[in-house]
Amino acid sequence: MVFSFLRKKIKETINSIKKERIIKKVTEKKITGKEFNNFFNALELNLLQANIAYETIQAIKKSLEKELTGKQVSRRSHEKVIMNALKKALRKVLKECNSNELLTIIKESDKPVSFMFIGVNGSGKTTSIAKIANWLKKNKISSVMAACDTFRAASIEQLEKHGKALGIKVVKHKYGADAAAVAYDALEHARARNVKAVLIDTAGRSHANTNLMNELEKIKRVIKPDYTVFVGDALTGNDMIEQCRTFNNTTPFNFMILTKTDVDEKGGAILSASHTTGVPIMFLGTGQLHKDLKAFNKEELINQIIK
Ligand SMILES: Nc1nc2c(ncn2[C@@H]2O[C@H](COP(=O)(O)OP(=O)(O)OP(=O)(O)O)[C@@H](O)[C@H]2O)c(=O)[nH]1
Ligand SMILES: [Mg+2]
Repeated sequence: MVFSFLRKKIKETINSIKKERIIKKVTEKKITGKEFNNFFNALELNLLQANIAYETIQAIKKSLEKELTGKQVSRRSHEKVIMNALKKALRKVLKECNSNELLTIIKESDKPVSFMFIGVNGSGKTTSIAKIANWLKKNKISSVMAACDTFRAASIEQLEKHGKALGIKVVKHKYGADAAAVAYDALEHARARNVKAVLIDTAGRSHANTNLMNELEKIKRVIKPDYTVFVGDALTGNDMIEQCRTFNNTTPFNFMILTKTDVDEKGGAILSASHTTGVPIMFLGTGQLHKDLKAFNKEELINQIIK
């Protein structure tokens, strides 16, 4: 369950300060800088264990410090005060974008809107494309999928299997074909048949492989997609933050889909991804089925972590 680890750790930290002298002897007092530091040191360790990136933790600290130091708390109110300050800090680090607005943009566009999906091997790009195609279909928007991963064995068949299950056309060439040429054909197909969205799959690649990253940049330059979408595996924690940074430097993306949140109990990558890149999250992948795509809702997520 997403965030069960972080939720437990935050609860533990807050419970531990109940035992502290700070509210034991007096009914009401101001939180001093020293008391804040003691509290935050305990929290910091738990945030690190939850895979939250160091710079995101520092941003949370800054916000909390401003809110809490010098704040008047009572034995009864301190827990609520800290919870509210934490919620405020998380609101600052998380960035969401509205999927309904995207639907309107696609519906109102007089030409096909194209999306290029990028990410490391196995992050969930192909599955997420199928989920997006399904979401568009449910919203009465037609789409076509472009099999631009012409590199990995069985990648074209994988996308075709999704296409067949969803009743959505897949534009493909042979293995080894130029990815940009496949995307170009898919765009042509969409223009000719008035299809509203073009979903472009790409081969997974390591962010540490400069050649493959440069190749991706080249593909993007030729295709000129309307939107570039980073698909990140939340389970990879801090490594995903490195992936986000490198991909965003080479091929800047417009929004993110974070997958496998159904099996990620730590949640650190979700909290750090938009803060470290400044790019919003639009969807969370919540399972392996086509329906397992959830519009990202910042407030809902924060209420899940801090109860
Ligand atoms: N539990 C869970 N599994 C997911 C999710 N998204 C994708 N997967 C699984 O992750 C595995 C990899 O997914 P793919 O869609 O093939 O990933 P990819 O990024 O296209 O992989 P490459 O093309 O090899 O780079 C598959 O077994 C998917 O079913 C998710 O949100 N939750
Ligand atoms: Mg794939």
